[in-house]
Amino acid sequence: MYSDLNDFITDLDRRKLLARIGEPVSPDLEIAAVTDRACKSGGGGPALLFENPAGFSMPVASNVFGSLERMCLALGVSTLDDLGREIEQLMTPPMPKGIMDALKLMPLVNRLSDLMPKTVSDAPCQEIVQRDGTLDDLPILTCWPQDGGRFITLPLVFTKDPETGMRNIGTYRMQVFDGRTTGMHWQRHKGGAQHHRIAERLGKRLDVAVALSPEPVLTYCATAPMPEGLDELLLGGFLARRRIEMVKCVTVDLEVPASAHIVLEGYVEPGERRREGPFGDHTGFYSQPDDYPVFHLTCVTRRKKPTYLTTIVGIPPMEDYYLGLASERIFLPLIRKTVPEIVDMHFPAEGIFHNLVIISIDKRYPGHARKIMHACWGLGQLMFSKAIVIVDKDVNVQDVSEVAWIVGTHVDPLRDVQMTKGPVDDLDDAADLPAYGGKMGIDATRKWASEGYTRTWPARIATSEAAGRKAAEIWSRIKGR
Ligand SMILES: Cc1cc2nc3c(=O)[nH]c(=O)nc-3n(C[C@H](O)[C@H](O)[C@H](O)COP(=O)(O)O)c2cc1C
Ligand SMILES: [Mn+2]
Repeated sequence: MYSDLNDFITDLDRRKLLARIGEPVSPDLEIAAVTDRACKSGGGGPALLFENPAGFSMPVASNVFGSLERMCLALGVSTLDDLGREIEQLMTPPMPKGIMDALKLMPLVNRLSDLMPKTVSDAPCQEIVQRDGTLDDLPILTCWPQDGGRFITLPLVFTKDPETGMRNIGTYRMQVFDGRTTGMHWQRHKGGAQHHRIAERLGKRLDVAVALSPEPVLTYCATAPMPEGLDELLLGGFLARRRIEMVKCVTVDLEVPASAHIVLEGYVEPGERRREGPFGDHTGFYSQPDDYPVFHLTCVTRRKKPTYLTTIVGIPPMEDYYLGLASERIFLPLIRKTVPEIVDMHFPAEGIFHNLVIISIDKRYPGHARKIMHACWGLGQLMFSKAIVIVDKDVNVQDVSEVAWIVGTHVDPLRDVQMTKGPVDDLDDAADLPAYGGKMGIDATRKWASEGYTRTWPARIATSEAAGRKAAEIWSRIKGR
């Protein structure tokens, strides 16, 4: 497991999964345009290392997580489903039947004891301490022509609940206002916003630390939809299979990953807001400008030779699809702890996570599909789901064209569509009001007599087993030619 972003980049290079760009490329639109081409080149394209961002001496890395293969490498697994299975095991350890069985559980127990982060005193991220530091030598991108400015797109934003001291980490973009101030785009439903809400109620300044370019596992963890109050670093320790090393900040009462290349220390004042945006967003459209809290920089700490890790969002597919895919696989076993009838789930790239969620279930009773919809609308960030499609467990939710076929054939729109209303993602521009709008569940399961369907449900077409075997034989010969 890579304990440093540089190790990841070096390994990607060795595996021919990285393109180095030696010529000068401008952080003003050009790096984003090249990154967009990579993301659209099929399978996510290569990771990119811009060695000479025009006007800056710090290299820029982008799209490093932007393929299934690189996402798996970053998390140290050969398939994301392996990770899902490990978590499943962790959640339901088999009862040991004897001493040998119990010994087999030891690796699992060890893995749990390694979850807690540990504090170190000497950290690469503090090789240089700049108490009057600015953002001026960071090659921060302008991503799209109509963006309100330059945005730090892949920051790990650390805060503590002012009352309980519980930590949160989230990835929230930061628009550069000047060398010492940025926007802080934590949306109202997110962990950072909740800490800020409490700080404002207490009339207190909220310390904030922003880690850039940390060990790869942590970049993922900051995007993960961890339940509120659960420390993202526990997930980090689990994924890294070792305790994450943290170091105390210099000017604020927070800790940051020792492995980060750059750390921005600072605070957010109660009551202060400033216009942020527009920004070419995950949706593929520009988000409207809106008022958000302001981050004030107190100190920059960094390595001597940092790499600036960034990403761009825009029309899908983009790098964030693969970060989301990791969450899809990692959180499925956790969701199944509360909703065990869920067999599989998928967030297609075109649905940008929340616009389209496809779930297969082991249907057990009438109305079951609707129960699942409501469970999702009440579960963590799944609450944002705008359209939820529920299918029977024999449908492969990872195959969007199979799902489209099943929806078309299995759904009677008047009977099978469940409309409701609730919180929607802040990025949803279709709703009349910000963050509040409509939701639709589509029950595409086979309908039962107990649900009022008294006709005979048609059987899915498939050939006989014998003819199928014969066809397979002949086909392998035809294909082998
Ligand atoms: C590249 C990228 C950029 C993101 N930008 C934002 C953002 O600006 N604001 C926001 O609230 N969430 C943003 N997110 C989503 C959050 O990181 C995500 O919802 C995360 O789970 C929040 O963590 P939290 O629950 O601890 O707040 C972004 C995600 C990614 C992958
Ligand atoms: Mn959180």
